[in-house]
Amino acid sequence: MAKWMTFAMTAALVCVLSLGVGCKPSEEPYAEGGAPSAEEAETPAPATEEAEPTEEVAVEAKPGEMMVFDFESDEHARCWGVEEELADRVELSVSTDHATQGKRSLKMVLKPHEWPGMNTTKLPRDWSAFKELKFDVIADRDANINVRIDDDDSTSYETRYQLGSTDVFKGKNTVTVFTIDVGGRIDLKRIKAMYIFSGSVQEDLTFYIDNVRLVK
Ligand SMILES: [Ca+2]
Repeated sequence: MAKWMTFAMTAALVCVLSLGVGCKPSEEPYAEGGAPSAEEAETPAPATEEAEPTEEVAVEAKPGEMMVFDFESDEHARCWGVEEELADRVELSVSTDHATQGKRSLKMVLKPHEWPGMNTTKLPRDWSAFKELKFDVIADRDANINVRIDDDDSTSYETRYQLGSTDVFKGKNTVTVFTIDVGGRIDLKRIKAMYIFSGSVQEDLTFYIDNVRLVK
């Protein structure tokens, strides 16, 4: 990897510790990588193969919780990426609609695809002190949501954690991932990437995501 690329990627990982997490925009605001297609379900996603190590990017939100993404700044959306093959299937933007914390949320519009979604490597690295990862989802119709979490050694379905297809309903939902389940599959102290996606999307689907937090 060229030195300038290493520098640029390192710079992109430096996050602002003001109101929650923030990622400085990089030359490529959305990293490659995303939800796996059925064809590549047994192989690692391209983005996570070469992803830089994650950094501690979150700040304490309220007692017992660590805010990971509150999307109160545009930069929070830039912490998330869309796999290249999903570039025309997924639209990400910060929205002032349907915030469940603060005034803004991340709007994710999914076009028909088998596994459309988004991913990030800008995560707290060590989740071992927490019992749950939680986030709020406002859906514009009944649908399903999936959460995939990788550690440094994740190279296949067997070596990563996945919260399989989970029902979400029109309106507000809170998705909970128990770290005891994650820790049963991967190393909670070496978290590398997270993916949020939906399966078998047949018509446009919009999720507003907010208040992504780790809870003790
Ligand atoms: Ca918010």
